[in-house]
Amino acid sequence: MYNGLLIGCGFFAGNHMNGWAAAEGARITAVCDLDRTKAQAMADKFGITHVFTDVQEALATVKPDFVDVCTTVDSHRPLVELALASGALTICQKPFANTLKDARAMCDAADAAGKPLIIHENFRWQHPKIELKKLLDQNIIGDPTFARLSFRHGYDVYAGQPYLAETEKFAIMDVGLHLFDLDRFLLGDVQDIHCRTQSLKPGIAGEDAFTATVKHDNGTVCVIDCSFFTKVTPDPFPETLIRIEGMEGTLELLQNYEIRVHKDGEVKSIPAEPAIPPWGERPWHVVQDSVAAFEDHVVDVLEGKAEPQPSGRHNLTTLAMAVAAYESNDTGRTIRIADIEMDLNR
Ligand code: NAD
Ligand code: 89Y
Repeated sequence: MYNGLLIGCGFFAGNHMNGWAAAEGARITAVCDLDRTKAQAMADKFGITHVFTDVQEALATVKPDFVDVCTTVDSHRPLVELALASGALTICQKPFANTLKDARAMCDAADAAGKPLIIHENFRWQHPKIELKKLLDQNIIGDPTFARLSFRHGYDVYAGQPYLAETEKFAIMDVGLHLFDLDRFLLGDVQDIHCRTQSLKPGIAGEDAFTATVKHDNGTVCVIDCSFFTKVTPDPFPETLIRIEGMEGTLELLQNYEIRVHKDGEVKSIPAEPAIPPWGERPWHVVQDSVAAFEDHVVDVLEGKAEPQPSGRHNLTTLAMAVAAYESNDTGRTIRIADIEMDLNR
């Protein structure tokens, strides 16, 4: 049994804790939050006896096998570096970092510690996306040519995550990173990106919509679009709608988790709705199920049976896509991802 420390007991951490409680082979034995009330509430809910407000004290006292960082981005680098230096496998919630410099430093810290650094990127662990990837890998539609990943809704995310209304880099850094990772998971390496952002909801600090076009090494062009200000009923939050066209057919992931396979003039429908975990609820179940799947994967990594999906190093390119997307919007140009990655000042 691997013992873990959870850092950050806010809005999303309950999903982490529920996932760990269901995982075989690992458990959370200590929680930490700057806010003692939040840490104590989480500890009470999950029967945890070790409660901390100071990370260094927590690491020194419980010496965890793994650390799960579920704080917002500004605190990621110091917390991840402390966790790795303590010798723990370390998980960092997305966004990995505000800058590539910070992200690279965390990857270097993982190398120096000789411990895995895994980014909590759960979109690629969502059941319908895994099913879609299996169909792609079976080459049913032939070589992909065009794709569209679309995440548009009007769900009130600000109620649970008020900081989203205050951040100047919002939609791309919040959900864009998920979609960029998903794009790479489904379609492989990327060459360049063009992006336009929009700020639609009055009173928020950053962009709440963007439309990006991504070119892949294999020639596939993918449109990635996201909006937090879409008026549509029923609201699809938090579903990603996907279309992938290939030389011999088309795959679709439609609202309500239906996959359609178009091939040889026929259409096959495959249900792909995830189970609602016993502790979960709609509409979050696709996310909650993916958190549990991600955490099962972390146990596999702890046991040496799997490589991190995705690792910190892999996530550097995903973060570079976000940096490039903002630069594209600012300059009106298409930005090469390699140019962003090579610039050590970013
Ligand atoms: P939150 O603000 O509700 O909670 C963060 C908690 O971390 C707070 O309680 C804060 O006191 C604590 N904290 C901050 N710095 C700390 C430190 N140095 N030591 C100990 N505790 C510290 O945030 P949230 O909404 O739970 O989001 C956390 C992260 O999860 C964010 O990066 C967010 O983007 C991500 N998130 C991911 C998903 C997903 O689907 N993967 C969904 C929602 C949020
Ligand atoms: O923070 C976001 C995320 O990662 O998934 C959905 C979300 O909670 C709101 O946009």
